[in-house]
Amino acid sequence: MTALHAPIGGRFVGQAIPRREDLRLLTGRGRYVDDVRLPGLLHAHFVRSDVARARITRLDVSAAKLATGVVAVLTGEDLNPGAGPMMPTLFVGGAMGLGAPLVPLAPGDVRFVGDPVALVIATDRYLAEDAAELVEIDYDVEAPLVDYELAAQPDAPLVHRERDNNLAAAMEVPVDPGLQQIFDDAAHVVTETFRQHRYSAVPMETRGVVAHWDPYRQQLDVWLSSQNPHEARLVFGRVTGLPESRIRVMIGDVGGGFGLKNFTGREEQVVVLAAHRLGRPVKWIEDRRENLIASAHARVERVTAKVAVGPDGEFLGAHVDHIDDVGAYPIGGGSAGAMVALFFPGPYRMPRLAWKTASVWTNTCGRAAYRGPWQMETTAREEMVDVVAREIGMDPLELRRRNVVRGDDQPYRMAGGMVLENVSPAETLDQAAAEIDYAGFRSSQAGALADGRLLGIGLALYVEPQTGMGPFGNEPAHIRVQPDGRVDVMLGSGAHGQGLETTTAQLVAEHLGVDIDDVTVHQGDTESTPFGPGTGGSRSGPMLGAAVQQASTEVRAKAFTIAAHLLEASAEDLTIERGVISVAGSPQVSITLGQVAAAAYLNPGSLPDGIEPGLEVMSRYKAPATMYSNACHACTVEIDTRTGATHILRYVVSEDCGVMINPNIVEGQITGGVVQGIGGALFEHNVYDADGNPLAATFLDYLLPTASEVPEIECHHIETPASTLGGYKGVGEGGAIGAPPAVFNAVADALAQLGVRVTDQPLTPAVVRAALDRVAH
Ligand code: MCN
Repeated sequence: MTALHAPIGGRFVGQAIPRREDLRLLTGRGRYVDDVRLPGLLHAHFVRSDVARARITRLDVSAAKLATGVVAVLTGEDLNPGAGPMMPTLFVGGAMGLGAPLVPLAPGDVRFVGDPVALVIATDRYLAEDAAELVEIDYDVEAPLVDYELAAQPDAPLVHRERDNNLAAAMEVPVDPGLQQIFDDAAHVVTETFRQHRYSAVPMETRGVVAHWDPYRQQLDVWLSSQNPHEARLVFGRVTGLPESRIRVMIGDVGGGFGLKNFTGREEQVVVLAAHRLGRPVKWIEDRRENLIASAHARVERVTAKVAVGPDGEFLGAHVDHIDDVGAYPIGGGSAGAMVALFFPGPYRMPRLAWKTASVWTNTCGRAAYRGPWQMETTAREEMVDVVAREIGMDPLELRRRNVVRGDDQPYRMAGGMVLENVSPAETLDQAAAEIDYAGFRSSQAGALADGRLLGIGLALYVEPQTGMGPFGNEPAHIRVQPDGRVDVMLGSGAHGQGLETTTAQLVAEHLGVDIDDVTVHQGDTESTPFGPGTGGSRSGPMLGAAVQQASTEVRAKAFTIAAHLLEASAEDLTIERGVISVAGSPQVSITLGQVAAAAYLNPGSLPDGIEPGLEVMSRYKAPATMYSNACHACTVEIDTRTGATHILRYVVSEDCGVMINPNIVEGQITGGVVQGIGGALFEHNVYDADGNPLAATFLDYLLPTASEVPEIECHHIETPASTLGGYKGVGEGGAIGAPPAVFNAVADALAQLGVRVTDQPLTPAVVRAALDRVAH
């Protein structure tokens, strides 16, 4: 790790403290949904459609109902009537479109292979699965819509017969005469089409839920694998019709979410609904096959970009035509839509932009947010930069340097209206180029080719917004100092692997002034934590970080007011270290935070006038603006010309997530994201055949990258503080945003030496080999 500027931080913030959650997680002592055992627990299994588009003509569950151990077999006829809306809060009221007619179980039509048709509930999971085989379904099968470009045609058959067409959403800002003039006059106009393929979050822990309705307490308890406990409670309230105060959602350890668990899925809602109706506890744990074919998919999209370029390589304007496949039932946040278009210029000066986007329903698994949900803007732009460079005969690094937004360009208003500020794309470009020895690699590349070695280098730059918008623009933190001086922190958020217990404790130790071991972090239980919009969009650093810092500072201020009164000193003269408050310069005049807390709770008469008893603060941070993190990825590859396999030689990231709370966690986040991006570029693919059958239903066919395919990810840092409290920006998604185009560009760069062009992912050995064969013939 290198940092360009001196690391920013303090005694705890900025320190690479080992993750405290790892003791239990790495020793197999984590507690996940499947670890929840309740007396009389029943087990659920979904009967799913094995055809992609059909009308159900007969559904007979009578034999299944009689099978050993079966308690109930529920169909749409049983569960759908009386069920409330299933959309996430963001989309309730149609505010953000994507209104697929979602109901608990298939209403009569099935719309993709894996569509839940019935739910078998039995005393044991195996008995439930055995009984599911007795469910008889006859279908009137219709030709499915698997190709989203065909599904988008006006005369295409309908995925949802309740809708007029297959467009879940569509928007356009057309080319105006000014931009047309730019295209007409430009020295170069380059047009290219890029496609990403279907791949998905495959968390180690699949989805899962345990739900129990207790009619005597009038209480619905739900244990869930989720990124978002409070949103889940809202959803369960809507679907069951119960008041939220009668619902408790509990999230333990979560074995990865990657966006899939941001919004509560259909199956989890169905199980909760069933448990409520039955009045008995029910567990459902998704198996890997279900996870691969029916949880959610992502990244199935195409961009056709047209870029006008000046004589010296300056970007003048662009038109972006984006279309994505959102499957039959997209989960909230599913469509990348306008964000892909609006962020297409990314970290480059690009004065003019026009765009068109469409999100299309198809007879495939629904789309969900996946680590950088609109990262197609980065893939399309960065691959386009390399195409333009080759077209105009300029090195891609030089073309980037000529166009990248620099410090003195900022604040820089992007063509779409967003303002880039406190970002360092030029610095990260230079740092990454230096660290990977771009010049040295280029000078040896041609020689290597002469020796029969096909080498390539790829770069990718991006800026990533962390939202200050809508429900995501606020975040709570509740801090309670106990009478013994130890500190409890209640988060509205919920970690799903990214180490919030550690970073939150660091922030509290730093800003309240206590020993880090005296801080305990609580998260994931709606009964004891404040309402929050959850974890996602790389918002923990900027939003939760700011909220925890704000709450810590407020608690410290109150403690100082009480301590000053008790010590007969002035609050302005006080300092705190490791939980001991003392007068600056007179350390013998001191009192512990525990003594202050004890006075605050147990001896209110000793408090100064006007001070409310107790030492706890619930504080809510409101983001003043959107902030941006940024990074440059650089990758070198060697292609095995016999097999078409890509071997990654080096992978360098130069990133700027503002002030790093914990560089160790930051680098873990980058590394995890890059590995997912490498998987996307080279290996992972949820393949469908023309009949809509998913062909990658196990890890034998869905190929994840393993340690042998992934080099060490070399991380380097620049810290440009955001203007928000603490100056933290997010980092969790970035690796998965930058990696696909960096790897792609490296492979394309290698192949370009032979005059071969590639535009579509994944670049599997077969694809690369076929591209090489085109040269041979
Ligand atoms: N952090 C830091 N300094 C900063 C910014 C962040 O130390 N300047 C720390 C944070 O305190 C947090 C971690 O880095 O511990 C990630 O923070 P952030 O980037 O703000 O992202 P979120 O916590 O909001 O996580 C969400 C993001 C997303 S959107 C997905 S998807 C994701 C991810 O990060 N899924 C993950 N990281 C994941 N990591 C794991 N292990 N598993 C997943 O499913």
